[in-house]
Amino acid sequence: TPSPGRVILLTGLSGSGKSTIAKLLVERLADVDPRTVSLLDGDEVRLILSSGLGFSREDRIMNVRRIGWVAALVAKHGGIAVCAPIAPYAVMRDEMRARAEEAGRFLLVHISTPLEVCEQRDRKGLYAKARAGEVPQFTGISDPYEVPSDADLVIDASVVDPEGAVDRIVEVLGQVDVR
Ligand code: GGZ
Repeated sequence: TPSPGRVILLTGLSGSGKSTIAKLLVERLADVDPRTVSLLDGDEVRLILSSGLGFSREDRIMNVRRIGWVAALVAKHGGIAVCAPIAPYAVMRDEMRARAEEAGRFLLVHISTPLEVCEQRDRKGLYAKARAGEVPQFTGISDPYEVPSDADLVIDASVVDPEGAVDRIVEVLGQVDVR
């Protein structure tokens, strides 16, 4: 019987390191896992699949719902879907988990890099703009991030480098395999 597909959700603040880790994870999995690997990252998703959606609670829920739907489809066909939206609400992560578990296995990874670190790095200048009131509803500043209580793995990317983060995720995936 073919091994079941997987949905891996990396959730965390803007600038927490999700995208960097996700890209590296996709490369690593392509090397160590026979299944196909697909990346559903924020920028690309919001350009095409979720074009037109903003950052209200409703729009974020719809965005993550679409990502979860595609990810579950990938998993249903035996592939691995790596998803890296902020996914700030527990309800949207629960929905993604439920869909994913109908198709395969779900792994929730919280990239827990502290807000102060994300804001200090501010690689896109968005935190400064949010503080200045120029970006409304900015996660962590003027919009909520509900810390997951059900993460399979919590990685602080200000303590663990991207390679180390990928090591830990791959290790846990291996454990999931024999469960
Ligand atoms: C949060 C925002 C916002 C607001 C624009 N709040 O660092 P980035 O730039 O590249 O990642 C952030 C991205 C978040 O989109 P997601 O689809 O991941 O969010 S969610 O899961 O909540 O739907 C950030 C940018 O978009 N961005 N405005 N107000 N992030």
